[in-house]
Amino acid sequence: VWKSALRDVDADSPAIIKSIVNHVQTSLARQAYNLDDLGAYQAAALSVRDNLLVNWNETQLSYTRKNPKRAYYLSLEFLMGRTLDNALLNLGLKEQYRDSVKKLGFSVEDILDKERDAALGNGGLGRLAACYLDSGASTELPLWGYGLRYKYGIFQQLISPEGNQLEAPDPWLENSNPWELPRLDVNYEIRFYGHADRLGDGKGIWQGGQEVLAVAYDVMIPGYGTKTTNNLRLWESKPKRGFDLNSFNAGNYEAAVASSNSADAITSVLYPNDHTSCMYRIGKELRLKQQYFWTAASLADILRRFKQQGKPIRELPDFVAIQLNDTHPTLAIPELMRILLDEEDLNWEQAWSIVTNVFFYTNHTVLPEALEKWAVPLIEHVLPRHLQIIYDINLFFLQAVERKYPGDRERLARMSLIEEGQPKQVRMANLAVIGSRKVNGVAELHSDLVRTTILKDFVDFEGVSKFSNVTNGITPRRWLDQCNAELSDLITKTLKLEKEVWLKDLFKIKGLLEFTEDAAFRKEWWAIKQRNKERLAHYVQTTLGLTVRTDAMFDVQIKRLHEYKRQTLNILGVIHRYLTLKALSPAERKKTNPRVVFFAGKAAPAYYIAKLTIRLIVNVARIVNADPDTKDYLQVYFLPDYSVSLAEVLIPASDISQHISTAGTEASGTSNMKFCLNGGLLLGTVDGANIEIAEEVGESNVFFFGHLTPAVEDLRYQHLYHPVPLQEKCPALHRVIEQISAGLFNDAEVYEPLLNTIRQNDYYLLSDDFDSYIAALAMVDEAYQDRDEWIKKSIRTTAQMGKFSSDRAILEYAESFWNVEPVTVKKK
Ligand code: 26M
Repeated sequence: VWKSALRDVDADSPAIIKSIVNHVQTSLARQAYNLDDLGAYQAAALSVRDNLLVNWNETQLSYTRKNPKRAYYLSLEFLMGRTLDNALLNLGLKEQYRDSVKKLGFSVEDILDKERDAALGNGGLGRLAACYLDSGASTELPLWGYGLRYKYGIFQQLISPEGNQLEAPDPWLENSNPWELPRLDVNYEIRFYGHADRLGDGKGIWQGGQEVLAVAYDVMIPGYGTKTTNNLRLWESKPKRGFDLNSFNAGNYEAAVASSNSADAITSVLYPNDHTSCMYRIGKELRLKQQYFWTAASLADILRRFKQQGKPIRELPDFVAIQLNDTHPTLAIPELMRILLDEEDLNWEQAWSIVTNVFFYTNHTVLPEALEKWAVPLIEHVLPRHLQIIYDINLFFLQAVERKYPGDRERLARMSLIEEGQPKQVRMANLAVIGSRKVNGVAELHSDLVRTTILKDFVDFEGVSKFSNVTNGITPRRWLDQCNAELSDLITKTLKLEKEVWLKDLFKIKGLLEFTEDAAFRKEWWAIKQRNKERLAHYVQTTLGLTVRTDAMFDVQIKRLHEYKRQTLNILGVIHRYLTLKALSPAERKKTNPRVVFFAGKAAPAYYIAKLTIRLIVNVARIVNADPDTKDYLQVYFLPDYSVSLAEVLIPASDISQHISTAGTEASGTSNMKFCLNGGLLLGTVDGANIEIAEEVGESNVFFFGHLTPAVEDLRYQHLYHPVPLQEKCPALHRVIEQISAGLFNDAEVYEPLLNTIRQNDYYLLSDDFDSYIAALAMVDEAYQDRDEWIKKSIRTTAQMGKFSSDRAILEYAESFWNVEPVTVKKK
């Protein structure tokens, strides 16, 4: 087909076709007539990139001219997923490209499917950063992201025949990446090691050690329906030119290569742990080097841009706001102090006043084991000058605390930047708090917990107004329009609005409420859900060779594996259902609600209990799916290698999704918002953003269960000091656990360590929440039987998700923290 189509490409062909064909021939140096889907993807991507480049230049030019205050989002993770479809939709070119590639003999879906995910993140925190970039550009904010260009993103997850997670590298740059622009001319020298001397007056000098080059790669971030195209700048580490000339000249080739490898190593791989800063003893130095390399390069770049305006350095806070995504970039605080003191020659007060007006810190967890701490000797070795500065910050800070609370030694010990011990450690959250203008949590409950627990002393000391909340959000472009085009079209048609209007003002979807009573609308709504289920079933069939029944309820839990997220509770609930079904007569079984339960998610490679949970899920799936008694009523799947792209298929297909963390542990959650926006109902605990979702969509449209946050501490105390045997406390759970132990899912002894976490102190309260969980599942089954009512709940849920657009969230940051305003880039 395309052979003849290509022969017809001439001066009169549509511009898009010409541009694609031109890229095939010139950029790819390929012949158009033997092009495969991958080549077609690459050529289409390059052609779309040309459009983005025009807008990107226009945007940066208008920022330079207008000189607005700018915001920078520093994140070690940007979980971007694929770009082509998103770029086409944001540019409004999807249909034109669909037609053009069709004329060339390709299907746009096949082409889109050739793109690899940019998976430079672990989970929620990294995906949030990606949503915020989309929203920043869509609301025309001068907002840039800064991160690292990892050569390998989050590991690829394989599941062995026994059900073990195996990790393989993710060589995402293998086929070259059309979405990045190398900026070899934008580079900075970043120092490590060496020695630092104090010069008095808080100043110092840092010399020697090793210098590594940071090179910029730019990724264009198009706004939806705007000309604004912002930038995500990712740094790559490279050996400095003449890096190890001495070893080289001396003929010590191996030493030269080794030190050049150590420069390359900094940005070679994303760390695959989340919520586990202490878990990884080995390789800690490399993580610290990543953090410093990235913050130092980003700050140098930000300051260079600021200085080009010729303003005095004291005006920095009038032109620059820097958001710290968790404590990972906290070294930016002592680094800016170092620059201001040692290079700009400011005094301590001047420097500290600038720093504390430039930075803003977002906290994403209250789990004590997840709060970052760095060993003092390690910082001293890698960043000797920064350790001096951290000690100075601490000295001035503790003096001020002492003035307010004379003699309160315990308070001083709690608030100190330095935790005593062997070795001493720097508490990065404390440093981030005292070095920032504002501190925020990511959902109301979480921000309350931040204020009343982990940062209580700081609230007492500095006043509560510094500590606030910005509830997370998600971009409705990717998480509705792109992943669920049919639903998006139905919404547009029903609201009688341009889709640009409601996708940019998500509160407008509330207009769907009046259609809940419209039977024809409900029918269409349901038919779309059904087709999304079939799309997911097709994915499972083609990738795993498994046949999923699509006439059942789809029940989904997809997130990083972690004990606090309680995938274990879910799989134990599945086993309970299985045992219950087995005990029923065939006639009784027929009356039950058929269910397909999907799991997906990765475990940190050294997180033993999380990996055991995967193994249990896989083996339960194997037994249950093969049981002729039950297979029509219960199916279980663990989908390997969870990713943004897989989420885009799973989420629109869900009837119900599970967000079942122990109350008070999940800061917010963001996939809960994605499911609800797509008309999936929520089964969850009273935790994180689940609470605010229920407030918006109405409690009658969500399924809540479990103990509330205030009870958690007491329950844990009970477990430790007044333990009740599981058999008495929760017989249903006891029965399930004993079946696993007895070998119902093979390898009985393998699961003992996992089961023991429940039998012993049950820190995450599975035994306390199990009965109410089972009751909630039964309510879900019952509600699903009344199909019409269920569909109404689904519509009401989608309709009332307006609050959770990341446009709302990013504008809260811009207005109440950064004081940054939109800049309109004129459309030509
Ligand atoms: C730490 C040390 C070493 C290596 C990696 C880490 C690390 C990486 C990612 C620690 C935490 C990381 O992410 C945490 C995270 O994703 N938190 C989630 O953030 C979401 C966005 O705010 C929230 O919705 C989730 O509730 C929260 O768990």
